[in-house]
Amino acid sequence: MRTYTIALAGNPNTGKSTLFNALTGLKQHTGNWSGKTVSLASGYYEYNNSRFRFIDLPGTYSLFSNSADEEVARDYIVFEKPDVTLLVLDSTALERSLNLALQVLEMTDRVIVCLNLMDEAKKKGIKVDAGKLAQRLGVPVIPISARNNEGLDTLSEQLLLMCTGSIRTTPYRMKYNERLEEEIAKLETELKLIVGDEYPARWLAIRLLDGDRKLIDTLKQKLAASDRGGMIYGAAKALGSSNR
Ligand SMILES: Nc1nc2c(ncn2[C@@H]2O[C@H](COP(=O)(O)OP(=O)(O)OP(=O)(O)O)[C@@H](O)[C@H]2O)c(=O)[nH]1
Ligand SMILES: [Mg+2]
Repeated sequence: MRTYTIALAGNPNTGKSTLFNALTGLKQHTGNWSGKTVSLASGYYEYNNSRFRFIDLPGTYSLFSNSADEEVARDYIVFEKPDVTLLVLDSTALERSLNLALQVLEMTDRVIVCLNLMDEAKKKGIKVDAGKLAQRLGVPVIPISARNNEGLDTLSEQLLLMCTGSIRTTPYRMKYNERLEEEIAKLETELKLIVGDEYPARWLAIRLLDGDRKLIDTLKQKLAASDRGGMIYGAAKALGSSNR
């Protein structure tokens, strides 16, 4: 049976663990991730002759290098490349959740959004147009209520369709000002020569321009095995981004 990896990402308290438990039942186990103190629960769920391995990432408000939680969540999405990153948003506080959503959409095009706590939203008279949101974000958007097991069938179906390559997404990508876009394009071209399609070159370019040393170090480690480690510093330096 084929096993697909699904990473659960989202702000704190949006119901990731509730969804994780609803889908995996008691088959979960917790372990430390790459020597860091942040522990990641993983658990399995079978659906339609396929197996999903769910990873419950730490809840964060952004995915930069601000904390061990953010680094772990970000490195997992970019370097472990799960088959789908399942973004769990709080339907009652969408404006807060969408910031993280835009960051994830810059990192990967294998994203499904679920609008959790729909029961709570309904109670509060909040209406969310999932179809419109899906159109604007360019990825599937599924309303659910993890605590009440609502919407989980549709969610599983969409997960499997994305895992098997039947869903094409067109993730919304932030546009920066003209000067920045020029720099991003230059660096992205350089990075493509080094990482090819292995890692998201545009996202890496943006992070390098932001002077994210920790990310540069992580990337260097990842590429060291294939003798490409030194090239990242070369690329960053050539474009004047390493001295910030
Ligand atoms: N009403 C309602 N409450 C929910 C739903 N899903 C989760 N909750 C509640 O929301 C709270 C937070 O849920 P968690 O699953 O712990 O959230 P989390 O995203 O794992 O939080 P962190 O691990 O801190 O990032 C809990 O009290 C849940 O019972 C839902 O669909 N409806
Ligand atoms: Mg949790």
